[in-house]
Amino acid sequence: MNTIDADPYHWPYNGDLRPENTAFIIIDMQTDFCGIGGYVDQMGYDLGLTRAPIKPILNVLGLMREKGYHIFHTREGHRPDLSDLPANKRWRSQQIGAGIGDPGPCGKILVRGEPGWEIIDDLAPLPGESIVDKPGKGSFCATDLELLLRVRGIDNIVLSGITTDVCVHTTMREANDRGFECLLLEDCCGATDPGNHEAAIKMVKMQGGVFGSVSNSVTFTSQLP
Ligand code: C5J
Repeated sequence: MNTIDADPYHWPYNGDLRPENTAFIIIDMQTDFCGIGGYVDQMGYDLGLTRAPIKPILNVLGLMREKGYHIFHTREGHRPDLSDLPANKRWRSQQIGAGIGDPGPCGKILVRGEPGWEIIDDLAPLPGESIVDKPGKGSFCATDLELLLRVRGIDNIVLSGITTDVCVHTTMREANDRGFECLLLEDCCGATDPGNHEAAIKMVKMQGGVFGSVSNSVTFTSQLP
């Protein structure tokens, strides 16, 4: 039995925590979400909030790489011709002055291949790590993530990245509904609003852990087998 101290229950529920059946997913640590001139910056939000998880993620990532756990990275972005960008998503982003697909200081906002869409250098994927490109907020929608996880026999997912209340939460909900056992590392996530971050963490813990359980990078790295 191997578990991590977490709230509201020791994770994973069945004590079966091994490198073979467990993945670390780092969600959307792209310049568009945490870099100067990117999408979040263009919207006027505090980059300090979305950059806060970088160091804790690095600590977890280093250990999980060393121990041979599966590592996944995701990137939110659209095709250069914007054929996979819903009109309402584009319209809403334009209302706040950061139109998806429009040119900005980091290239076209949230468009695949543009500088702003790249994962930040600090957290660059290593060869052999899976990268999942997604057009939406959830990492399972219109991607092959579920297939990649099932083929590898992965049951447990450790979630990190940005933003807590949007792409991380949507992914956690999608994973939970598919039967994956999820752990959210709260200091490895960040939102564009501190209250939303706190609320998103609290939501996970309701109903005995309605979407999984919550821990942090310090506890996790000190207990990971
Ligand atoms: C958002 C994300 N917030 N990665 N995307 O639009 O959470």
